Amino acid sequence: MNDLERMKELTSILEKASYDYYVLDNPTMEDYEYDRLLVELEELEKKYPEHKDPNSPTSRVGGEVLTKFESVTHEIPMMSLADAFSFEELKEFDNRVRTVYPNAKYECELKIDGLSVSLVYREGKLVRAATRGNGVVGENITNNVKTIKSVPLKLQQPYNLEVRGEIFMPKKSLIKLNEERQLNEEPLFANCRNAAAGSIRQLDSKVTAKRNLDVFLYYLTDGVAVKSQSEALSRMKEIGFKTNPNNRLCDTMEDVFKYITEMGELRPNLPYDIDGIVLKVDDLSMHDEIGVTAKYPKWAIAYKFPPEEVKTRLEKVTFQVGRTGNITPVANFEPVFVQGSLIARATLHNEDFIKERDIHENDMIVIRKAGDVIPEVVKSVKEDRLPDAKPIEFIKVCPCCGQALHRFDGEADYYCTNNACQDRIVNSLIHFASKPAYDIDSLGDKMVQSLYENKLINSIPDIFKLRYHYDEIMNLERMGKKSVDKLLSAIEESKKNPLDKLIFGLGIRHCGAKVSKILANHFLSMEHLSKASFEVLSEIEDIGEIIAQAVVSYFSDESNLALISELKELGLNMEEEKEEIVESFFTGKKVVLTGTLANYGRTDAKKIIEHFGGKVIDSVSKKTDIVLVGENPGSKYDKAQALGIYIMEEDEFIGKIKE
Ligand code: 3B8
Repeated sequence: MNDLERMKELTSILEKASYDYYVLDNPTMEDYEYDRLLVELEELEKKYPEHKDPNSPTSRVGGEVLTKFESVTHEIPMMSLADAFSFEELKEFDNRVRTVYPNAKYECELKIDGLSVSLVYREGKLVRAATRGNGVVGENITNNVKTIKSVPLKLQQPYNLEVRGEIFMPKKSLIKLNEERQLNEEPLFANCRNAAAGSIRQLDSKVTAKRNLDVFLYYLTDGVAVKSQSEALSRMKEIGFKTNPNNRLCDTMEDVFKYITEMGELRPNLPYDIDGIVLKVDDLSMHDEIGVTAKYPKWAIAYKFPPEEVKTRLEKVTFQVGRTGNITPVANFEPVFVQGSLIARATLHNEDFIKERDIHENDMIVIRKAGDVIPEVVKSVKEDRLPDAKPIEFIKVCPCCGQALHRFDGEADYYCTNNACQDRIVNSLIHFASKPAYDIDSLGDKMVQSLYENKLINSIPDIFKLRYHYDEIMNLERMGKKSVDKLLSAIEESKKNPLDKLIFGLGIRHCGAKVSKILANHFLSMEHLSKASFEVLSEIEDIGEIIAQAVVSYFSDESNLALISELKELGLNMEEEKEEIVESFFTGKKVVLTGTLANYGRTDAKKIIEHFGGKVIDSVSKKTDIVLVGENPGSKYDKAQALGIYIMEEDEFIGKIKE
């Protein structure tokens, strides 16, 4: 046998081994042997690059790095499915079908929670793989799809056909991937679908190759003639495609409901995530008559499962101290897998939440994921309660500093009111540096924790003094010159942040990101905000009395004022960039300031005048339009009088602004 014949032989041996292992789940070759043959093929391909087949098994390890994904137009648009959330809606779907075809049967399939893919084969070779995209135009992901071992690169017969299916990441692979990402301090994937989508959207196919993606095919177009969806599935399987073994042909809706119930029970034990069941009119000749809408085929529907609920044992309740001193009870339970991630903890919110659900020590509790990501405790299972179990007692003192907890009137939370409480300090620093707040790059949770533990930061101003502690930071674990420089320059850079980020970062009670924006926009400077009265604050749209009170109370605390003036001295921006200029009395006018205004600092007054389209200049001349005078004006006042320039006092100024 010559080299070229050997290359062909190796290709077919390796493809058969992949197929047995990944499609049939029936390994017929040792991993070691596979790797050995793959290396042999790689070497021959290096020797004869002109004979290297683009669909060679060696392409499964990835290679080429793209700069972007090319667009591809689907020959037949890839539609999506209409959703149903109840059996009632399925009956309505069935009624619509049966008015046209009283004897319709439904092929029922698991709805895999991944991303749709189209695979095009020409003469039995995979030539193109594409995402659904907007249904008409998708992205060419051929390189990445070739790394999915259950996707055949070559078919046994030279078919010209297109198949479609769902790429997914098995639950176990997601857990492993997230464990790795945790170690590397990379963001975790919330579920299998996001992980699959993120992995397929890698420009470097070597990364995709490591992600252990898999596929189920469910749709066959052209190339092979079939009469029904069930026949399509079995033909696909014969041709070598991986199809889901749990699909079932149902004659009646009774069978359909039985299937759905069965699969709902199977769901937690499946090695991959499903989010529902797809019903398809089996007889393909009926599809044309039933038709499509702009978005969906009318011959299919997706029944969506309610969020998966899982039972587990509550091991203990711990209490966390938040950045405002709020105490949050947390349920710690035996780890369970819920919709794509392993969960061991969920918030119990507050005392009332625990009482309403009557949660006892060691109870069996029901967990589900709210809004896809955040785990929640649904209830406790009373039938499983241990006879001597006691109700969960809420703690009376701070678990960190031991201070007696306080529950404010009308609030659900208990608070630790000790400003020196360590957990409070660390969490408030973590909050300050976090993305939605002051957004200091490279100052993440762990970094804050480590700086705090090493006594390098104890307050927000300390963050901006870190540059005086270069060597000490260098001495921290895992810090080198490069990372210290990066951290310090991120801190310096952040000082220019808009005012609302600082307001949010301070952690004033009830001032979230949105409220902080409103306040920054309204007052334009920290100084102005800090002097705002309850009345002024509560008149602002979207600012209620609770927020107004919280702001007033924050700025009436001397230590907070000291904190802010320290931050100002450290060079943090305390002004809001003016956005649009408002037409007013001041528009186009040159204004000179002199003396001290009672209600506004110089910079605030300047901001306000600029906001209204005026220009603040330094010295009085004939060209000056207005001189704004406060207490103890200087020589500018005299000069203005001498030149007969319009003199405006503070009261009038306020009146004009209000106009
Ligand atoms: C028509 C049929 C979209 C789909 C379909 O496992 C159509 O069939 C579709 F326009 O999106 N996620 C499946 C799955 C998805 C679809 C499908 N069948 N099993 C899935």
